[in-house]
Amino acid sequence: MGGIASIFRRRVPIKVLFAGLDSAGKTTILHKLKIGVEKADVMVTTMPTLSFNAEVVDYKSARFGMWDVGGQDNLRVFWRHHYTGTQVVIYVVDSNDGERLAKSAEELHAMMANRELRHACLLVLANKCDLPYAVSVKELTRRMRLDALRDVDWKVLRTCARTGQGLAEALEWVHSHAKPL
Ligand SMILES: Nc1nc2c(ncn2[C@@H]2O[C@H](COP(=O)(O)OP(=O)(O)O)[C@@H](O)[C@H]2O)c(=O)[nH]1
Ligand SMILES: [Mg+2]
Repeated sequence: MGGIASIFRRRVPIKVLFAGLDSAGKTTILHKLKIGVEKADVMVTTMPTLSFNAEVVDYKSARFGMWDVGGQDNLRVFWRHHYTGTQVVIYVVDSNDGERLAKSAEELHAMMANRELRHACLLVLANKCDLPYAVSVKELTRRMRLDALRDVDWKVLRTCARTGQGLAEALEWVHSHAKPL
């Protein structure tokens, strides 16, 4: 994309919302996207997110405004304050935490049922794929009941935020699927 359209796309950030249970890897992924996916093997340390982090990430001709909101039980009620204007939801799942997949699915479906997110596309990151009990994309798709999201443009990608594996592909997907509101 060139000319005025490209300038406009860069000036108006595409709003991306990170969600998912606590400890899934949201903050680590956001930091790595900010550092740049080509350097994503650097070590990043995080603290549990108590409110939210926000970063501007430039990629190709696009500018993304990325919001990472705390995922702990008592913080999930605040997710809805970030829905307005969200064009892309990146839902991060700890694919190694089989016990909490049902809870993660429940939160995802409750979130995506929200009217304000009806035009948003959804990228589910099966994160922590480096860990021994990480479920496959197929298994995660089934257990997260993603096929029930019929009107949503969704995709699952395997990632390892520690090494940066899968993050370039994730950013490319977000770039090519975010639709102007
Ligand atoms: N092994 C492994 N650990 C990860 C991965 N992604 C994040 N972590 C670790 O999981 C913990 C929680 O990560 P954080 O980004 O704070 O999760 P958040 O609560 O979703 O923001 C941290 O200790 C991270 O280093 C991953 O892909 N593999
Ligand atoms: Mg966090």
